[in-house]
Amino acid sequence: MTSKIDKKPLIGIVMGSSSDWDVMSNACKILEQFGIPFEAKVVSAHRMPDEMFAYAETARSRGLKAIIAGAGGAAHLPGMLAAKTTLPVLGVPCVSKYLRGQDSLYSIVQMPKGVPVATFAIGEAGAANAAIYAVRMLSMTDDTLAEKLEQFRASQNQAARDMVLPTDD
Ligand code: RP5
Repeated sequence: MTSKIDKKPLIGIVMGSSSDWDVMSNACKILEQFGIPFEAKVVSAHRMPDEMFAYAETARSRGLKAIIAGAGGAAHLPGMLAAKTTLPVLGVPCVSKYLRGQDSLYSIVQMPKGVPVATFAIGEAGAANAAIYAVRMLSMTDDTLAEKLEQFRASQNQAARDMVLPTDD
């Protein structure tokens, strides 16, 4: 999948399986909202190791600025990508069948010194926040994006102020 924007992708979103899509689609939605060109695909560390290495090795020369990688269970994808590229890798622990993503979180966050993966929360919030974080990185050199982030912050503030509890009349 590529974004609807007709430009070279700046962010790569990869996941270990199509079963991660429910979580990782939340990252795609954020990038679409901010108008960031991206690509999204399945690149499995365990089932497609050669393709995973090729993805990491060519990512920078293809123009990507960061990779958002989501995986569940023995979630080696973000760490192995980080081992094979110098781009920032943002890791998203996907919800797993038996341990509800705690295994994914531990697999992604406990990287050895020298090979960083920025690790986000388990599930939907983690995927969305990884994408917002990627937008923040891109905004360092893009004032229009910085302004969009201010508007996003303001709209969240307003939404929280407008929250109504069932007991409010
Ligand atoms: C991981 O194994 C994937 O990231 C996924 O979260 C998990 C299960 O994959 P499936 O068996 O559902 O394809 O590699």
